[in-house]
Amino acid sequence: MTNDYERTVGLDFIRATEGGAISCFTWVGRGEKELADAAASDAIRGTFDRMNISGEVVIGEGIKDNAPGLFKGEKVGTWAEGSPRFDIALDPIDGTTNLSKGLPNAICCIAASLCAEGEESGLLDIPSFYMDKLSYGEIIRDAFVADPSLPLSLDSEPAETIKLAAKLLSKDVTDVVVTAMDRPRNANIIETVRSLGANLRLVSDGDITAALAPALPQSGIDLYMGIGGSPEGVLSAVGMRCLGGGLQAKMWPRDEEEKTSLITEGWGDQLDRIYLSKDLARGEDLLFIMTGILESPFIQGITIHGRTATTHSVLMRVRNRTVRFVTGHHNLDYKEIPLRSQNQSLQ
Ligand code: VTB
Repeated sequence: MTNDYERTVGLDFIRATEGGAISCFTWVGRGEKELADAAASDAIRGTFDRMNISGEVVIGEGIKDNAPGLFKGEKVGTWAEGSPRFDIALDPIDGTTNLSKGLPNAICCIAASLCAEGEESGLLDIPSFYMDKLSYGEIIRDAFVADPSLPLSLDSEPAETIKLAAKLLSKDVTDVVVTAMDRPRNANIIETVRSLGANLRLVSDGDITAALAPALPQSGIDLYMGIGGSPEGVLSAVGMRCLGGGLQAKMWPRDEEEKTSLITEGWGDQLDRIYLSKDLARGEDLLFIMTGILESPFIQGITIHGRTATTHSVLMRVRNRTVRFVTGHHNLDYKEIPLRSQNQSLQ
């Protein structure tokens, strides 16, 4: 029997997102985005330092961003001989602005792709800053798979998509719930939802939970629409593949300058392409891990009672579509979160 590494490393990945979430929780509401990000990243690095994997960050911060996050190209894990090779995409905090203000919706999130050296990574590193995105749950995805010509794509009029979603979900249009990021660039979506009399749930930041919400019936969200960050789009695609919903995304250059540079880098013929979740999150050997920091329709946030911190995490695998919600009760008097900054010897 071959080694099923994804099965065995899952709990270690949860430790990493739990540690990241707990470590930055002290920064909630303090207006210090960078310090919160640094705290989450330190704990993630520290946990990776103890993990027997050969990991490389393929989607993280760009070195040029000068942010405290984990960088693209950074090696994580022990890299012990024979340890499994994982490509890693991560967002130590999706929703840093929310966290800094104490607003809802912040998570710590990792996706991992098991891939032998020289193999194509399961995680596609999209070069544009933003992508236009559309996501929906299983009922709508099944209808789209059965008939891809349905007006249920990023190239369809948003109003058509919302009306069709209503039909497929056997609802009135006025009962359809759409979530989008509250940004001027999403004005068209916002206007459309309002003019149809459908329900709008704007999020100020953090669009991974927003994109995944339609796949969870209890979230009360039917569609996610609009333009958000590209790395968040790839992370959402991994999650969506595990949950059985659908996600489409298309590069959305901010201006002519970005468009020209994408063309110069050789992405010109992909600018009109609608990527499906399986194009961004490729193959079957993929894991998705998230811990809630501040509550969202997808996952609960951290609560502290006395000396106990309670975390809510989700661990999912594309291969078998198992979705595990894991609640952790952490006794803070005994808890040791490994931090890279305090444990240089483990590097
Ligand atoms: C989103 C969101 C992130 O960036 O992708 C967003 O998920 C992109 O939009 O939490 P803006 O550049 O307009 O913020 C974040 O808000 C921050 O990384």
